[in-house]
Amino acid sequence: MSQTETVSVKAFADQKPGTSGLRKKVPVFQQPGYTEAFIQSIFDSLENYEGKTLVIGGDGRYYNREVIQIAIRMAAANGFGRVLVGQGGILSTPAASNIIRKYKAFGGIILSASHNPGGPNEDFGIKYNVSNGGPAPEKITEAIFARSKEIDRYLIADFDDVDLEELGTREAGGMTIEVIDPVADYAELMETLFDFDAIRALIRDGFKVTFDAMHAVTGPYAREILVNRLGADPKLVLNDTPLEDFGGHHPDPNLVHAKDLHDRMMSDTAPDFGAASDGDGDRNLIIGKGIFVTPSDSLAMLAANAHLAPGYKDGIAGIARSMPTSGAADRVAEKLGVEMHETPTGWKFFGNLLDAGKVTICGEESAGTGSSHVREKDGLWAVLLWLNILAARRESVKEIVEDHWATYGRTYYSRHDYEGIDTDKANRLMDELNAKLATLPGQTVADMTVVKADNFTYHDPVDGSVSKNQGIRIFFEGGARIVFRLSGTGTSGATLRVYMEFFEPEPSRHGAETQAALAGLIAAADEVARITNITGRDGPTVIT
Ligand code: G16
Repeated sequence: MSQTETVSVKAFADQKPGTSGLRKKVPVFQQPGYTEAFIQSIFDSLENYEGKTLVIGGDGRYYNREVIQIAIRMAAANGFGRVLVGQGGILSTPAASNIIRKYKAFGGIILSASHNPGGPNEDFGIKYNVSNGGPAPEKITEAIFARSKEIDRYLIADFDDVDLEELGTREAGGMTIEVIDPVADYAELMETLFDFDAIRALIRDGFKVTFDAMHAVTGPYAREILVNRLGADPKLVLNDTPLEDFGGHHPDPNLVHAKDLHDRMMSDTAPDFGAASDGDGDRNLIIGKGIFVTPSDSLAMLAANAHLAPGYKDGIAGIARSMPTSGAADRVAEKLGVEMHETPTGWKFFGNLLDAGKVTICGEESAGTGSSHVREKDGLWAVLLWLNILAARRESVKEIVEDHWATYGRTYYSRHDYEGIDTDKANRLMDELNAKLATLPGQTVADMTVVKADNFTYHDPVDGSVSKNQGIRIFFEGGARIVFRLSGTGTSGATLRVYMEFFEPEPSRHGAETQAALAGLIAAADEVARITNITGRDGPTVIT
């Protein structure tokens, strides 16, 4: 029987979880006691887990393996009965959510900084998920933060590193440690939701699928599902070896960081369908031959066509989207006659709605879509649902998109990010905007009249909790909208996100270039928030 040590530690003041767990630079996590203090703060905020199961896994980024060993030893010392850990320390975020649910675990620790870069001086993250498989709700993340400010010791068992490569069960520190295949359970779940025969037939008939795993966690998942089970050409599954530094790139599936894929999909020799996922496998990018599908549109189109996949053949209960996501999905919900919910940014807010059976499909503008099959967004799930729809309809992505716009109207939408701006300037910009919200209605900004302006507050219809300050919204005559908020996932400086949209019902006006169509709103955003003036920037760093 190994020893359990109680180690004194000083509390760190900066362990406030953001939109999705605690994300910091690796050297911050490497400070003596820093990682341990945060993990102990998680355990100290939970109750009645003695003897129960904890799932541990991560996206394979730099420092993943070290923290997995720490988390295993601390789980033993704190009294968990069993840990399930992905082979090689790997579990995509949706796969971890599935494992928690399938094996009725108490919860899980997921090590990821998602789409942020990895490496010795890049980003790392730790997040706690609860027994429904979803990210801890605010009540728990607030308790973790409160505990982290006063913690003075952590508990750790003293035993050798666990061999993470060898599948199977062993005992250490009075606890059972099971190293599991990270892909098998997830692939099995996907087979229950989608018509693999139909997708196989589509691919056999010459439909070409390319997928960019961005040297991140989805490589092994894509190889098993797309290539081995569905027959996709292995040469078109790109960057499928997970690397600790993602090959030096940002594993962020957007038009900047997945530019090669985008350019290929716009070329004459493009495959029929292109997709990518992020560091931990929960985001998705969908591009048809010659057409990029915005995440907000993708949510609407997946919801409208979900009944074509076996897992959703009886229809969907409802749709939820984060507030900054476009209203495209609302029009689908209206037509289907199902519930529609608008939540703050952060997947954690969908958990209650999914658990209560109020919604089946959820999505965010930040390239996240998912359903009730797990409690995280799920990149490969979105890819497979698209493929299932394409297999059932036997139309191109472009035809499906244009048909959707003709039926529901088109929502022109774009997000402009100003990354790495000075935190003080970002706060000043938001403070100034907040201060003038009450006086904006009736005013004209860049030739458009404001009809309403507020700071979004969410009232959770299931548990009654209230989340304030979730983003500034400015609505204009005719239904156009601009949203301003600061990112909660960055690790240096601040990122201002500006989201713009307007609805165009008339099909003859659906062919415009997005940025040109939004030019008026882009000017209005700069005028009303004084972006150039306050930040000194003359344009965004990322446009999606
Ligand atoms: C996380 C959250 C998402 C959120 C996104 C962007 O995604 O899970 O719900 O939309 O961050 O958040 P922000 O705008 O605050 O940066 P991920 O993929 O980073 O875990």
